[in-house]
Amino acid sequence: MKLRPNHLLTSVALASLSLTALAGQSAKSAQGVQKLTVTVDNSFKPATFNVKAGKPVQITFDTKHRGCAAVVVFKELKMKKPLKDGTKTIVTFTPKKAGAYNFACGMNMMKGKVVAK
Ligand SMILES: [Cu+2]
Repeated sequence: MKLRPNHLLTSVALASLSLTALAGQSAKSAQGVQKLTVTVDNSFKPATFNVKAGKPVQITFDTKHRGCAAVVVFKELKMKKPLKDGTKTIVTFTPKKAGAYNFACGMNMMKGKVVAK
């Protein structure tokens, strides 16, 4: 049996691991959009979604009764969209970092969030 330098093996293993991680990420974004639907009926239903970070997200707000949510505000994304009864409003973004991306009505009463992992 040959004697192998362990430190060399370790760095080769680490290098191939990071290559795999990179390949995985680009494959995921090429797969397309994570599509979510929120029904707005005096509240957001469902109010919590789990998604993968780094992959685009498309949320359809299907508004029945917007109640006080004349707009939906995405605080972290500094984004605001008007909601209207009987219409669908589409919001797209890419959660670049893991964490919670909150959305709420203008007064922050009706709340929901997209959790990226
Ligand atoms: Cu409100």
